Order: sequence, then C-alpha cells, then structure tokens
Amino acid sequence: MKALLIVDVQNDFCPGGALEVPGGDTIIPVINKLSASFDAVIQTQDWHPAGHSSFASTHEGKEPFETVEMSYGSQVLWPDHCVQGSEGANFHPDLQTDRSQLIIRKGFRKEIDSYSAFFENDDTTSTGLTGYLRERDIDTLYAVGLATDFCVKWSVLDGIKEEFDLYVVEDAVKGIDIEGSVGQAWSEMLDAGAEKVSSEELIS
Ligand code: VGL
Ligand code: ZN
Repeated sequence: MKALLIVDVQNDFCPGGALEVPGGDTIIPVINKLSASFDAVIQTQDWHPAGHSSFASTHEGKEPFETVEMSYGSQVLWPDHCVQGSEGANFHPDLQTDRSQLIIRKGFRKEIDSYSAFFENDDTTSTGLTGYLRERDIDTLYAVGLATDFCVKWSVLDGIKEEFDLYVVEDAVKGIDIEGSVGQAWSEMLDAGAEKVSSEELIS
C-alpha cells in the first residue's frame, strides 16, 4: 500500500514565518489535491521546545545559518522556529489536514535536532515511523512538503534506508537553498534510489 508523507507544512516555513522557505505556501494546493487521492496520509510537524539546541539564539555569539559541532556531528543553526504550541508551529491554515491519519512530531528533545521523519539527527533515535508503516502494510511513500534540502531530503534518504520505495513529487516540495543545497538534495535523493514524479502523473 502507498502513503502520502506531508513534511512540515507549518507557518514558520511559509512566507512571513520565522524560517521561511521562498514560495513555501505555493505547494499547498497541490498537496491538498494529492491528499484527497491517497488512502493513507501521514504528516510530520517540526516541534521544538524553547531554547532548542538547533536555535542560534541558544548558542552565545552564533548567528542563524552558521554551523556548530554537536555530539552527533555538524548541525546548522536556525532562527527560533516551530516552538511547541506557538502559531508558527501550526500547520498552514490552507493545508487540508482532515484526512491525515498520523502526525509525527519531531525535534522535541532539546539536545537533538530531527530533520527526518524516521530518525533524529543522531541517526539512531527512532521516531517510530518505520514500525507504524510496517504494521499498516505501507511499503511506498510519496514525499511532499518543506524543505526539500532538509526535512524532505532526510526523510527520503532514511525511508530508502528503511527499505521503503520513495517517490518525491517535484511540484509539491520547496527548499531553503543554502549554497546550492536544493540541487545537492535532488542528486542525493535520486542517487539513493528515490524517483522524481509530478503531481499530474499521480492525479490523472
Ligand atoms: C527544517 C530546518 C530546521 C525543515 C526543520 O522542515 O526542513 N529545516 N527545522
Ligand atoms: Zn526545526
């Protein structure tokens, strides 16, 4: 069975948000159309406590988009975003969420960031998604959402590692694009075995 995986379509990643993805909201009508056509719909929600270790403001003298070394490796620092319970952490009001059956919240541990829907950034701590998908006989995922170069990319790469078939819907993802990171993300996803599809191919 196949499922739609909607990654982080939250106010803070849309125009006007704390960590806006340029044109992030333009993919929402496409995602709404897709989710109406899937029997299984799963969402992720970036969900950080105040003072999260991925926030530049938590590290003295650091600015957003600089990197620091964490116990699990290099970590990009971000503006404060998607703080638990804040308006910025809410799903964009235009996103149709009624048909979503599971919402995975991630990044809720102060010391570890979590881009992927499957594993936190230490590459070890599981979100439980693999078990859920297996129990439901879901073997194929169609990834959409924000941001192509971070949470979408890591979800796709980890999904492939977990032996799911991964498709990325090219007109239903958008990226932050730090120094070519969107192009890089596409190469990594395709090299790992993901397939690029358009929403038109899926809905027709
Ligand atoms: C994301 C940076 C920090 C994402 C989340 O959803 O791609 N990016 N937190
Ligand atoms: Zn985050």
